[in-house]
Amino acid sequence: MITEINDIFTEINDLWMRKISVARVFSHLLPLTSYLFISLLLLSSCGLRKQTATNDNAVSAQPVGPAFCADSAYAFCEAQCDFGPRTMNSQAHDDCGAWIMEKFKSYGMSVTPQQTLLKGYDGTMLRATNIIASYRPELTDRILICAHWDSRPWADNDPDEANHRKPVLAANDGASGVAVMLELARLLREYGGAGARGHENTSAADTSRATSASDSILAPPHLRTPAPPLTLGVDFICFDAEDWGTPQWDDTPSDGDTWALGAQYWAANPHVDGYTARYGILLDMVGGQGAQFYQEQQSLQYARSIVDKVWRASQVVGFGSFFPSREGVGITDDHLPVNRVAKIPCIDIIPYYPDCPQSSFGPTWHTVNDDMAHIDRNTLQAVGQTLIQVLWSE
Ligand code: 1BN
Ligand code: ZN
Repeated sequence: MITEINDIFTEINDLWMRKISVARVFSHLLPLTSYLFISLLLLSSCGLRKQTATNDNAVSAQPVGPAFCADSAYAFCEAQCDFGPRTMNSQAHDDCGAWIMEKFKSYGMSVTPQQTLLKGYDGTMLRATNIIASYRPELTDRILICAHWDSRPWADNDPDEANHRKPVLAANDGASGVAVMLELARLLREYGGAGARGHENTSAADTSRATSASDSILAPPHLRTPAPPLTLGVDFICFDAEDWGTPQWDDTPSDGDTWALGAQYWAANPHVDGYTARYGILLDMVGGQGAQFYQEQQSLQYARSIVDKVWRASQVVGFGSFFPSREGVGITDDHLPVNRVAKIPCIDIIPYYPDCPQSSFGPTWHTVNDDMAHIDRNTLQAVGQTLIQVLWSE
């Protein structure tokens, strides 16, 4: 091939030297340009294929994508809490579910409520709704982000026994994960690159319940690199009935199966036949003060490469201190049925407080103090910006 190129160049040179017409020179150039064009095509497709083959853990080494707005996520968290505890079969639960669906719709997501009746550990029939909000549902290449949206009906880990049968407001253990997902949905709508915005309201400030920074908020300078449009779809799943697990004060013998009822149902009955995703990321208690997200054991067992990808992303965006590269404990959570039944590798971003005497999930876990006063915007920011980095690196 190289000899051929040399020959062509020699011939062109020859033509020039012999002062042959420009038209003839171009007619001789044609084989060269065709050759270079085809070579470039081959090279670039090989390059792309190579990138895909080794892309499993690839996270851009530079911050990419829009700035995650923690004020907006905080407002989404507060808006859910304003309904009161979203315990199963309650009016607050139903009203908040309707609000969550409307918010996702306002960001252009295609929303599917998956309603079913589930049996609680005590035989109570629970009217459950998994809420699935899809960004670009037409794409087959997808990422799943999930969190539970129900509140625990019993503050059975409260230091005061008098509170053990009171409901948990669940600012952190419920609302925080949904809040981060709503803010991601808002940013996908705005910066995902799937076309122009419609006329819907897209700021979090469009309801009386939630206020947020305006849509015109600018990314900090280090995040202003224009990002290429996303080429994958994203599904946000708000799982219901996660927190109806057997309370500590009940004598009923129990295994882990009384938790994560909505996720168990969805994994066995996905909203789309044969649904799959590249991987999943579960957000559980992602807004607590002093939170650190150790690497949860089941996540390492089922999806180590995704753990590596997410923890690396946290370092790139400057929030590595929230994500120690250390192993935590193993948790019975919504990601287990996603891994075991739906067979989608799924990690759990969940805090671990090794030195907290009240609970290794932090001092407010399953207490009446799980309220907005204990939500920290910095934690929401660390998790949200890390997820932006992951999504915009794909
Ligand atoms: C997480 C938040 N979980 C409940 N609320 C899952 C869990 C289940 C944690 C059993 C500990 C024990
Ligand atoms: Zn809980």
